[in-house]
Amino acid sequence: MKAFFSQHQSKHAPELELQNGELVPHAESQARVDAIRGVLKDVETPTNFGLEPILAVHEAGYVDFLKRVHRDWFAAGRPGDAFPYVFPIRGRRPLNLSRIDAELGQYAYDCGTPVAEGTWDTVYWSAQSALSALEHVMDGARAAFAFCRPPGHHAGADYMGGYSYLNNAAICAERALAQGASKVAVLDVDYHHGNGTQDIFYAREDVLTVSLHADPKTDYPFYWGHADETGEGQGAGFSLNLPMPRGTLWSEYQARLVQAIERVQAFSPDLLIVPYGADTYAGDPISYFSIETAEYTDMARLIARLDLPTLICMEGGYAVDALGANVTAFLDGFET
Ligand code: SP5
Ligand code: ZN
Repeated sequence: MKAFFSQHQSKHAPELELQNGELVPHAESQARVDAIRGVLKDVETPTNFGLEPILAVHEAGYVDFLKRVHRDWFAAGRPGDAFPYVFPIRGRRPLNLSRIDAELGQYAYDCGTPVAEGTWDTVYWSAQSALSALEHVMDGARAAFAFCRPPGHHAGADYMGGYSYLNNAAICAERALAQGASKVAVLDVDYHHGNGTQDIFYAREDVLTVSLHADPKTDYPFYWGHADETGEGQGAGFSLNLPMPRGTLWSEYQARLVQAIERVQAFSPDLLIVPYGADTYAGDPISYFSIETAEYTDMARLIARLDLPTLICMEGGYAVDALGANVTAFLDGFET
């Protein structure tokens, strides 16, 4: 299967993240890039589609912030990566503050998503990789792999979080609709809930979001992904959340995936987008499902049986030693 990736996507190298009260080396590392890049055989450099498809999803003020915040941080005499540390609690009136810390808090929801010097270039080209893979699928390919990095599914229209800055899957869903698709389904199989994607399309009936993930009662991102979140307004019934307990095995996951697939089938989309995280892997250092490498092929085969044009976007997966094999196993399921 064709993959898309730009060298610019190596520029983002955040040093640290706050995890369980400690500043630790950032999990979304350059070693991940090398592990995945190392197993891809047919890789193309993305086409530059510009800012327009990004701005169709993300608020202009947020995009501008992403572009300049590291420079502003540096200009303010701060060391290292731009980090938020104070956040407006829900219900506060909107304030247009220019103090860098206020801006960072306004546009972030966690302390795991610092903006580094190369972040903008990387997230821009990551989105272009996704758009290029989408174009390949819209041109008739059965499936394509957008090697997005950093991930995207936690980013909302105007916020970053969960190592995500631009929501690649959402940008592609919106783009596909603009190019003539009438319905798009997003089937998110990362370990964590795809909260950004869900938020972006929560009131929409033309994009179905389905997410299989660790129960947010015990796992990040906590405030989204509960089973009773089903959409609102016109979008009521067009969000489906299937949380599962820590320790979930493939045999148990499979039953939920069948349920997810049946919902996608009933929706009858023109395009399927699959945010894929290899962090459901048994050996993942920050996640707690028990899926084995070979089982990713079974997972992908089940999804492939939907027989829809499919765009796969890379999301999480932090067990670097197994990451290449896990990505290969998943992509293989679409070839056979
Ligand atoms: C795209 C993606 O996978 N984002 C994940 C962001 C998760 N960030 C916080 C994870 C906290 C995990 N804490 C477990 C620590 C184990 N020592
Ligand atoms: Zn994840």
